[in-house]
Amino acid sequence: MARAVDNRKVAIIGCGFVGSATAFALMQSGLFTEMVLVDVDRERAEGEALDIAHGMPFAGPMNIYAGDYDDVADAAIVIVTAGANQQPGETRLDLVHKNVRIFKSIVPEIARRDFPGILLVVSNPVDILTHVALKLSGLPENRVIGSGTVLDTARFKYILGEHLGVDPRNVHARIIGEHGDSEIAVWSTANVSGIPVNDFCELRGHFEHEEAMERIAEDVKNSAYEIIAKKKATYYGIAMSVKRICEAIVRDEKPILPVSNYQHGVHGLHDVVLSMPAVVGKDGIEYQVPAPLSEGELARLHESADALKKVMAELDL
Ligand code: 6V0
Repeated sequence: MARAVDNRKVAIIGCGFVGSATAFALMQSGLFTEMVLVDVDRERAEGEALDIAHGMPFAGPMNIYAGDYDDVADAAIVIVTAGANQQPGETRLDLVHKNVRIFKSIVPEIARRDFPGILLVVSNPVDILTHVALKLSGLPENRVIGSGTVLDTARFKYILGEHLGVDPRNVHARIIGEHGDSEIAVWSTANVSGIPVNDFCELRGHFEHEEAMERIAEDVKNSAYEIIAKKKATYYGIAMSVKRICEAIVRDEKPILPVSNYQHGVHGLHDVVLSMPAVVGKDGIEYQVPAPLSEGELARLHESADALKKVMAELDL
């Protein structure tokens, strides 16, 4: 029989750069009282658990330990960050075969324990691996989520905030589609405090809209490549993004987040997993939001979906 979900428990599978940074962010968040770390390299998981536990006197108590799949079965959220990361020059899609193999060793272990919580995929290529996790787990679609373009959207807001000299939290704009090279910056509805972004640019003395939009969208898309070239991996931004998604679920906050989720017809998208805005709460994906797009954005969204479908079609699941 399925165990009841423990809303104060989280599990992280994969304790490399991303898993450990996520564990560190979650320890400080106060969202959970129990955290299980799982890695094929058990010593790595044990070391991370110990190191993070030593921060507890400055944060708050929680039970953090290295465990195995029996320990994760009743977690409210299982976060999967296991897998190879991009090497300099590699795209996210280059990782697909290595990481699908790893997912075949992880997801069935979770599913066969009648996992009642939310499976949150972070490993790349995140859209493909979320779709793979959905198929391998047999879990309902609302309970299998990818971190998607939550991180890209944060990067977009940060860069726009810097450009405009305004708090990024007042920038309302998002990236949708693939978390990767075909992602789409949604400029048509981007605004700052209700003022269309180009009008706000002019208020701040910027008039070269086309040039600025192209540069900012490219900077967002190339952020990961730049960070990887400089420090081999990206992990703090994604850790904060994962913490935000966990807050939404555990506190049933219902924010609209561009998470990666299975598409059922919004904007004519079918049988593909990619990032589109959705209300996220205790049941995972609660409502897919049909946010308006320009014709050009819609066309690019379909190109992004087609690129992902092509990769999915080549996988042997
Ligand atoms: P890393 O530092 O190499 O860590 C990967 C960890 O996974 C290691 O500790 C491995 O031992 C472990 N691992 C491998 N196989 C298994 C297995 N079968 N079971 C359990 N653990 C296993 O990589 P890093 O942490 O930098 O990246 C992890 C993944 O996150 C990569 O696929 C990245 O591309 C991806 N990222 C995703 C982001 C996003 O926005 N979705 C952002 C950054 C990185």
